[in-house]
Amino acid sequence: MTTKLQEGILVGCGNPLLDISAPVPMEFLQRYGMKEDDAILAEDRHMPIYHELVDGYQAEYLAGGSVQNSFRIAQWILGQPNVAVFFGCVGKDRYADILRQKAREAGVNAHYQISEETPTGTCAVLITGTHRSLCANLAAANRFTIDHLEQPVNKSLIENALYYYISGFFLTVNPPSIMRVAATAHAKQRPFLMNLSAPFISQLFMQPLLDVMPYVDIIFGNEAEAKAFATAQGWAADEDLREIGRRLVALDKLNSARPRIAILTQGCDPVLLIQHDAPVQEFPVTRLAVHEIVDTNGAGDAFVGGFLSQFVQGKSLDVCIRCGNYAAGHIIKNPGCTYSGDPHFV
Ligand code: 26A
Repeated sequence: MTTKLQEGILVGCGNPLLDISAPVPMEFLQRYGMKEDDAILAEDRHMPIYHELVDGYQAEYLAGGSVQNSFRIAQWILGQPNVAVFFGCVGKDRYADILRQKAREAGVNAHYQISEETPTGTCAVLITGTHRSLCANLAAANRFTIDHLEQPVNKSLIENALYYYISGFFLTVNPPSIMRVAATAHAKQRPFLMNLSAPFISQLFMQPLLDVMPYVDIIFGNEAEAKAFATAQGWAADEDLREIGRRLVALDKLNSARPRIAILTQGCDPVLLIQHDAPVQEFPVTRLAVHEIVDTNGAGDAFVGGFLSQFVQGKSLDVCIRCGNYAAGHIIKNPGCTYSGDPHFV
């Protein structure tokens, strides 16, 4: 990278989670009523998963949490620390220490709120071949409060940022904080980016999602998430992904001078870029051989991370999307949302 960026230009909030990841048989998923390639919030019946993974399988501990993953990847590609600032809530424990260290190593400026009495959140990552199923026990991540954003240091970090990114996942935790960041972005006419994150977000958190949508300049999602949004909206069940994208783009928007953009990924099929008043553009994805795939955990987050690394440099959308595809392809060849070596994006 040639030009040095201002520190803290990218700000986001999310759930800092430690991933506990292991390959498991399909029977494991079935026993817990889970589906391949899904992401859910842990209920009481899922709580034994974490111990079972650690005791009975070769579990690996990896830094996770969707927004934090994206920011670690953006930082890896940028190669200049502290461009990205992350807010989220952790406990006072060893897992928090690991997350803090991983964020620092990656160059993410993490400003964690700390819950004294609740442990750091974890996410079970159940790998079945090239699929992954996520079960998040948010724990401390769910204790995030808007006061954290009102701390003078954090408040000025938010005000000074130029780009904002929050996951749909964070709607399960604290919609008022999302609205606060979105309103700041709007007042300063700076881009606010969001992610549909998982089908259950549209199924269970549609109202807060619709409340923030007028502020959203760029919406990311995968095929299953876009379809879940469409179904929850009552759009035709067999609606084509491009049409769903067009309808997402056409939802009400506060700043009509900057029409919304939808970027929809579909695994190894091309990424769709849907813009108001323009033909849908497709960006091919390099198909990896099965033996190259370690796991697909974090692929969507890495896509966003790669995208953001270029977007904050003011690069064109096609460069941003190509870098998203590059980053996703890289992390699929590594465990969880981790990278190895230097980035090679040209
Ligand atoms: C609210 N939920 C369910 C979640 C998550 C989550 N991050 C934030 N909130 N469920 C899974 N993840 C993270 O997604 C990454 C893969 O995309 C996992 O921690 C994993 O690293």
